[in-house]
Amino acid sequence: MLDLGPGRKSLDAIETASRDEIEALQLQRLKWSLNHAHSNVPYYRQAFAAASVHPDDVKSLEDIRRFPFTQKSVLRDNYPFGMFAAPREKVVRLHASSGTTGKPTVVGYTARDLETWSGLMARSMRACGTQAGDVVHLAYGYGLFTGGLGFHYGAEKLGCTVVPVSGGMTPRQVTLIEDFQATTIGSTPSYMLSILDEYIAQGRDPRKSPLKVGIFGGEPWSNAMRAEIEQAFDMHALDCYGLSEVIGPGIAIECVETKDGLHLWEDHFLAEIIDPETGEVLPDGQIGELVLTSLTKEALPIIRYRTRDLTRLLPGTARSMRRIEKLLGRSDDMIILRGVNLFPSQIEEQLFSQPNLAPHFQIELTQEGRMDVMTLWVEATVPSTDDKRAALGSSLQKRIKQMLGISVIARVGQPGDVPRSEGKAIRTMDRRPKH
Ligand code: DLL
Repeated sequence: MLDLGPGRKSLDAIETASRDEIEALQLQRLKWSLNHAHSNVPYYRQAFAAASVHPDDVKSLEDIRRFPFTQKSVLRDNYPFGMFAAPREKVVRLHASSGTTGKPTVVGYTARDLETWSGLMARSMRACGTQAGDVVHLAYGYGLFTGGLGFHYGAEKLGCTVVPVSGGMTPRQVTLIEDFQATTIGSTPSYMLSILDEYIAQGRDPRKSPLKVGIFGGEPWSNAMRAEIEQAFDMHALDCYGLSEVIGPGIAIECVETKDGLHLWEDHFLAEIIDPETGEVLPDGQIGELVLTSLTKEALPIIRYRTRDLTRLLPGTARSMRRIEKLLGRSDDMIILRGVNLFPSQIEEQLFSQPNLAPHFQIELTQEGRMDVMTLWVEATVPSTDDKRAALGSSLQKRIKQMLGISVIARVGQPGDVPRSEGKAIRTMDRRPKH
């Protein structure tokens, strides 16, 4: 793999600033953000009053703990523009998350917010080793999803040649990567696996592709999947985290020189980790739910937003800003199977230890009598007999029992049997009766 270490780039001064400098900036911005939310969003004014707090009470960063959390339902309840702190005419862009139930969550950006966001995305992509002049192939969905346009503006700001392909039409993705000689690709990690399949289907050697850097996010993925993608394409695969309610992609990113967790852009976001049950703030290093407060956003300031994402805060390394550990998953995605807590990403990791199984999978949960049953739908890498597939299945079952302590049924299909993702993969189908 190409050495894309820090020698290639010059960092923003804040990326190597001292903790004191970062925290002083955070405090100054926190006061502004709380005041901005309080003065312009009736919901925050009422919620702060109900908690008997006022932005003027803030003297230190810890004082954020006195403010109430914001849940996703608040955005739904104030649909579409009730949480905006800027007049609608100043909002130059809207995005929305699809949401599985009811109304979508709408988020807005002023012109300055877009500047901030593209700046953070440019900084993020540079951390991954992408630089001005690179051809950036964007296979994230364009549209209301923040992935496509978020990366697009960042890559342009960095001075790259952007290819805004969006997701889908996978054969064409491969053609364009090759014809335009893309050096960076952005997509969900599961879609990158579909692109890998397509390379093989077309009889092309992915290791000979022009790609050097892949920036993947939008869904959980394991280090085992990273190893698979890096090995298959002879490229660096980096993790990018974000969520629309807080800005979109560009909240935290791995850097190519260390790949040791995701640096949080703390000059724009204040992070806390809480116990999801009690709401108590946990010390750095402990796993819990990530809570984020925006420090600079104009159109949609967001205060103590409960992301539902589980991770922990770690000290800075290649940047002085703290890192979050690669995400375990969302608390909503956690499967409780006969009392054992489990995330799809843990299943994914085990799948990669089986050389004759493809990396695509789905989990089906059913109930037999009073017992929960987990069936894992996977597939063989090459067409195989029933006996061979049954043997592959039992070997995967044994491995999962050994490593995760749970009994599952592994059903191994033929290549192509597991539905492919073009964006965020649907990993779990819960068919258990709802109580
Ligand atoms: O997925 C923003 C994004 C786009 C991030 C492209 C990175 C790349 P939403 O659609 O609002 O926004 O979904 C946000 O996706 O709360 C996490 O549960 C999950 N997620 C996003 N990035 C990661 C990641 C975008 N790197 C939700 N690892 C978040 C694990 C992720 N989960």
